[in-house]
Amino acid sequence: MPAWAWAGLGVAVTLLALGVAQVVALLTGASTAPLVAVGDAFVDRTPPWLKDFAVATFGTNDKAVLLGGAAVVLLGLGALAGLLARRRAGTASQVVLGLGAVAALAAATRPDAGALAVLPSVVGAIVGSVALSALASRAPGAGVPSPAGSAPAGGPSSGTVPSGTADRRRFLQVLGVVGAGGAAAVVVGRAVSARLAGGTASRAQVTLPRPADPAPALPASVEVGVDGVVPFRVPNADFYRIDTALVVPQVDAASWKLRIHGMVEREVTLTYDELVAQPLVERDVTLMCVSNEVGGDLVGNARWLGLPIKPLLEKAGATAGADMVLSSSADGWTCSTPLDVLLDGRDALLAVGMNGEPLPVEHGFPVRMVVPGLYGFVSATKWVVDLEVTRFAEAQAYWTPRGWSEKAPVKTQSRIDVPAAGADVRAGTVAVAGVAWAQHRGIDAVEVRVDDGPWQPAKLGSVPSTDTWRQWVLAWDATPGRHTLAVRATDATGTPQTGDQAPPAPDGATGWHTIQVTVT
Ligand SMILES: Nc1nc2c(c(=O)[nH]1)N[C@H]1C(S)=C(S)[C@@H](COP(=O)(O)O)O[C@H]1N2
Ligand SMILES: [Mo]
Repeated sequence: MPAWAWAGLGVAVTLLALGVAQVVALLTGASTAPLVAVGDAFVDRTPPWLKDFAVATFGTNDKAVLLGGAAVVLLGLGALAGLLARRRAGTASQVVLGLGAVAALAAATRPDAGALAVLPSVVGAIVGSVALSALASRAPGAGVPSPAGSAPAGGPSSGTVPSGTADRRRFLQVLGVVGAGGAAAVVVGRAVSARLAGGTASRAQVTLPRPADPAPALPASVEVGVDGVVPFRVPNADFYRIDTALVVPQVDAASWKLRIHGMVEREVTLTYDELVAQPLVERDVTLMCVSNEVGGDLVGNARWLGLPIKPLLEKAGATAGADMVLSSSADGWTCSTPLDVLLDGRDALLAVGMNGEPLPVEHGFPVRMVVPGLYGFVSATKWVVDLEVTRFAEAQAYWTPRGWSEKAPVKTQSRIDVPAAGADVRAGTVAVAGVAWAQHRGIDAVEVRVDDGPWQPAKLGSVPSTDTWRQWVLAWDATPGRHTLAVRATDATGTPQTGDQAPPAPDGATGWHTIQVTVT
């Protein structure tokens, strides 16, 4: 059998192992499947520059790219194991077991690993290694004593094992069936997992109470009425998503519990039913990601329904010296939020609803934090299950050792949505419009500059509070030629947005969003 067929044998066996593992993962949870476990472990060990590169290059597709890349690497290793099996089937089987052990270790060391997390990788690897030796011994021409470097196995010297193209074709068909079966099991297993998943099923059962303290109806004037400007309230399906989870954590509302502990006078625990039985408030709050580049779209505004965090923390009673709340999610991600921010009276919420629906699973079902005025990585813990009252001097959040600040209030920013960068527009009156934000301080002014001209004040949309972004529009008398448009905002403390350019790390990008357009 030629080398490529041995490589194919290795690939088929690898797919079989992955398929078996995926089926076992129906019992142990989708995040215990080997590729996901290894990918998650990889994400947590990714150096910041590589993470920044991945986000810059693949945007929010970075997860799919990572999983696809991991699959390609593993199938490549499988092909090598197949080639090795040509001469040393025993060693090749051990390689497959070794790969399984690596995946099992990754699964076992996830922060949310259950006792059975290793099972998919272990069972998959055992099935894979047994299949590898069984197939290798049945390969046309295998088992023939053929000294290394002499005539290829299956050559004229093979007397005991029948060989020939018919045998080979039949064997390759068997490999095809094994490989395709494994691949199908992966695809179907993943789909079934998603269906059965605790969070998804639980979300379908949940009905949200009416807010005791509803958000005011939004006046039509929150929209400046220019096509192409992001809507004031972003629908859930379009809301940006950022997190470290390769598989969305699945948390059942019925078993959800929040524990408040650490430097407190008394521990407080809260179930989902207890949470939604209390008077809930509804607020429009704009969330944004610290990784957002100037002009980027990792920012969105939604109407959140939730329980204020402040009274809960007061019930627990922070002890002297505490200055931080370390929140943790069901999958072990952590986030540091200044205690004084959570106690200063702003609408810091344990949110259960987003735009009139239970939180979508990928946005943190059943409960997440929302804190106006802080970047998401220091405030917006999704799938939150634990609040530890502690000190910045004593505890670190997930991103802190990875080169991001431990505290990060949002910086004043503005963005031109219309016209699009590089657009061709007609001479005459052109609406230049977009959004600006400085959550919890509020936006007082937005100005646009054309080429080297003066800063011209834009007209502002209305806002329900200082916690949301604000639309703006300027009627520009566009003259033919190439023009550069820049925007800057001033927050309600009177501080103008800085034009100094800074990258997202460690605490948020700065600079004026500047675009070029051609007027004809
Ligand atoms: N559990 C968990 N919560 C998380 C994160 C995460 O990686 N894991 N990322 C944070 C970051 S960086 C941001 S910007 C917001 C994004 O929330 P969204 O995905 O609902 O837009 O979630 C925050 N909450
Ligand atoms: Mo973020």
